Amino acid sequence: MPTALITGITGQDGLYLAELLLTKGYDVHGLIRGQNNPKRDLVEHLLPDVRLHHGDLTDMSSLIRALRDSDPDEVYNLGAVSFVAYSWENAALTTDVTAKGVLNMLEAVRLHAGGHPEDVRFYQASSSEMFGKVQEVPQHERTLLWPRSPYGVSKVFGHYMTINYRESYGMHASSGILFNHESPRRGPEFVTRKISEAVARIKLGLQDHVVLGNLDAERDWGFAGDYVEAMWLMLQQPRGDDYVVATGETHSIRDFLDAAFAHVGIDDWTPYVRQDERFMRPAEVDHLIGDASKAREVLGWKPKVSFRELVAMMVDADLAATRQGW
Ligand code: NAP
Ligand code: G4F
Repeated sequence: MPTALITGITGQDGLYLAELLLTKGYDVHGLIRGQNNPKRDLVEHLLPDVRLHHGDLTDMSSLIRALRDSDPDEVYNLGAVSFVAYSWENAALTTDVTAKGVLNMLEAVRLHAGGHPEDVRFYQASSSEMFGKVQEVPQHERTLLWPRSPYGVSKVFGHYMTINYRESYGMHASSGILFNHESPRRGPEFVTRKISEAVARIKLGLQDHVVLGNLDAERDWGFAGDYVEAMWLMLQQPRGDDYVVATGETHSIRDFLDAAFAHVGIDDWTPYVRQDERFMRPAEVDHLIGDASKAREVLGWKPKVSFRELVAMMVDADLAATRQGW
């Protein structure tokens, strides 16, 4: 039975990845931080077979302990301060966790594996946010990186550090450059979930409008459940490498609003949406669209859920959850 250790197991991707690995027969371990993490109950409820280890990406000794106690064949480093807007407010914390945390994890894996660093396969959650002010359309593995936020800069550090450990120590280290992926488990601070929750509440008469920022930004949005399969596929290859994971389609926030409101029978959303400066960013990433040809050709990966199916899935889940809360 292969063993995996996941950092960020309480997050959207951590939950889907843990479910996927359990269905594949893995012994799954997760890193959980804090003395009384409120998401612990959720993980234990959804994934009773997962073993949790206390640790924090900023504390290398805790990572070494978690590796010693789980002794994994595969490490998926998903933990991060992941909300781009928050990264301007807490640039130093973002750097400690999202940048230096990757180095801590790589170094802990190298020390744990002794003379055989290639024995522990490593996945780093890199991001399309690294492309920032895009220098090429669509973006692929060799597109010049031009990050636009402390989060993006931190992800660039983690990305190159992963490549460096692969090249310096022969580690089986892969970096998945994942474009935005969403689901009913997406945090409510991200725009898609903010919209799906608001649409459900507006439809049910519990809210009369939603306040957003820039509606013109474009993202390549896929379904998180599809994207964790790509993570796993990367670690099944003979060598570590970098892969873009994306749908190859881009949509603006307006398109998301169109689809979400239309799904509940509202054709004109303008009376329900307001804009406010406080949700605008100091530097925006305007246009993301990924070229996932390499993932398709080498990993045999392609997305299964379309943009419209994703929007419908998220709105339906929020309608059901809101009704249950009545
Ligand atoms: P998420 O839902 O925000 O989850 C982030 C996870 O990181 C949570 O489990 C969080 O734990 C953990 N974490 C935060 N600070 C930590 C620390 N100091 N030590 C250990 N763990 C810590 O993010 P996600 O959407 O699942 O994304 C997973 C990863 O992929 C992240 O690295 C993200 O940056 C990256 N990524 C995401 C996307 C996307 O569209 N979703 C695209 C590209 C890359 P708590 O629950 O305790 O806060
Ligand atoms: O949903 P977002 O906050 O996601 P963003 O910034 O693209 O980051 C997500 O995807 C990255 C991959 O490219 C990940 F690495 C990262 O961890 C995270 O998962 O914002 C999407 C767009 C932005 O252009 C933002 O300005 O939506 C725009 N937006 C407009 N109004 C808003 C809002 N974003 C949020 N969060 N809230 C708003 O009210």
